[in-house]
Amino acid sequence: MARYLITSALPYINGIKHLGNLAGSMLPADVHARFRRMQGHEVLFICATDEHGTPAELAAAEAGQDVKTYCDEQHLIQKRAGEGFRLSFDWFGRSSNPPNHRLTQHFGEVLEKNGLIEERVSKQIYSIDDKRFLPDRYVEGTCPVCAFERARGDQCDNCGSLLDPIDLKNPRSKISGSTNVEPRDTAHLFLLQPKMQERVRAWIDRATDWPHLARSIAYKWLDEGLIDRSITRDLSWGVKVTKDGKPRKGFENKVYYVWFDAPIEYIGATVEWAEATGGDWERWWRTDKGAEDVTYVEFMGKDNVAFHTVSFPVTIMGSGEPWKLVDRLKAFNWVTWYGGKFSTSEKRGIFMDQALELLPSDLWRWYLMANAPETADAPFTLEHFQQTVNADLANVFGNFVNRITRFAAARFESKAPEGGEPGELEEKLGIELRERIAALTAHHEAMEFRKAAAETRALWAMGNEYLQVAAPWTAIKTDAQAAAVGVRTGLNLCAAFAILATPFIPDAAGAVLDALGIPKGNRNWPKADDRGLLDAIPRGHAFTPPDVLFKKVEDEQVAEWSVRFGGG
Ligand code: B3M
Ligand code: ZN
Repeated sequence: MARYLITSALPYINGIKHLGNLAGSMLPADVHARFRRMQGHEVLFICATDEHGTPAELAAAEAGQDVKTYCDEQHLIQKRAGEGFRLSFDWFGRSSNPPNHRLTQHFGEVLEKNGLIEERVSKQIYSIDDKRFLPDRYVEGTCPVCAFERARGDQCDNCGSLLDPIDLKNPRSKISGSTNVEPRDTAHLFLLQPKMQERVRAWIDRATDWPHLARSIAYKWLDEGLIDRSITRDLSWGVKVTKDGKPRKGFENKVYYVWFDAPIEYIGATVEWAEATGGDWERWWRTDKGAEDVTYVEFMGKDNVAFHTVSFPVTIMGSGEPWKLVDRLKAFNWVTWYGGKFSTSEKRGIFMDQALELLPSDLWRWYLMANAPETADAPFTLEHFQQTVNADLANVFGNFVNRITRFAAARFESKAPEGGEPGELEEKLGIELRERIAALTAHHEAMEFRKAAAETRALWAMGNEYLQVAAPWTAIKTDAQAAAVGVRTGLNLCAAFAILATPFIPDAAGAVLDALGIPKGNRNWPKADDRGLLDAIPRGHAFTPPDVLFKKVEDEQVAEWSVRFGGG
């Protein structure tokens, strides 16, 4: 049994996330966590709301609330949405909780002691009308790299460049829109990343099994050369800056930059988990206390890779302390809404809470993973969604389960038939089943979600092909034994297919396994060489046919949703 620490990029606190956010981090992380648990490994699956920085402050101001109240409310909303999508976090924490404050301050002080932090006076954009400095998203302007006119102070949404507000052309205040702004001196702490350049590169060089996208982005940043990055901001909401355990002189009105504290919340949330459950967080994060045998896997969108492969590792390595570094990093491109961006304000796209109002989470989970934006951006269209879930879930998987369980109920008293022995057809089926399980396992282990979904679907299709040939509803007229074998084999395939689909569609898979009366302890990930899969259900075992698993998505629904969510 191995140990897997799995983290998903922390969703910003400002508002419920859209399906693209979900598909680019939390959902694939959940699929992988479920898969690893089913293999029998010890898994700790961690996430949290990312509550500091300008996204929180600006959103709270817009909501007319103080930031703490706003974050309290929004955290619960996001927690509930995650539960609705069956995101099986062991802990969904909050970066504004005390453990993250303690840890961030610890790292800040240790890094300075190790000569990796320097206090400098630098120019920041000051708004004369708002009487305050404008860090990060408080300022907008024209991107110096691609001339996009609505670039944010910290990152350009158009070209992805990490920016410093001082770099923006035609800067304007996000608070008041005022362009009456000017650069002014202000003291900040700088993380001297170039000092760690070679150590980070050597670490990335060794990360040979990272999926391509993550590694290529990491090298891009390294090849461009790391820079000294400011890690404090003129903000009031966030982790206070300390020195020797006391408030740092001159920094009373400053906090650590959100991207300095947010990745540390992966550790912070683990401390929260330990405080709540009596768990031992150091077993997962300190390589001197048992974490050396942990495989740490991170999931995120591509715009977060730079922070996770450069500044966070600089923080961890630069501390000189035995903290766990990420072992594998899976990054995703974007899910677009019909090729464009999701937008709350322009009512374009479906957000997590709305999706759950419309349909069960399994349908969204399946579509988002079967079309995961792994090698390129992936467009979400309602038409493709309808076609995919109706075909894969309703017609292939749902129909297979329905017809075999209904027939067994009608002609075998809802019991696994006793008669007959498997023949050549079942022998051949068993070989293909084991081959496909090996392939599916390999895709999940490689975190190739599209391929894993395609292989899952191919298994279901294989089951339908078997039923076409075994045709127990025909055989029963002339050869009751053959019909019994076909039905029993079909029921065992239902159980195997449900187990193998659980990482993607946990609710429907669970419904099938409950209906078949498969004990919770018999739902582990099958070994590819398990030759008993087609005879796992005891002969004579009684079951209850499950309800229809998936209602089809109708054209009228697509038409209505196209209007409501800005479809094609
Ligand atoms: N809150 C997600 C984003 O950039 C950001 C991830 C933090 S992971 C430590 O939308
Ligand atoms: Zn740009």
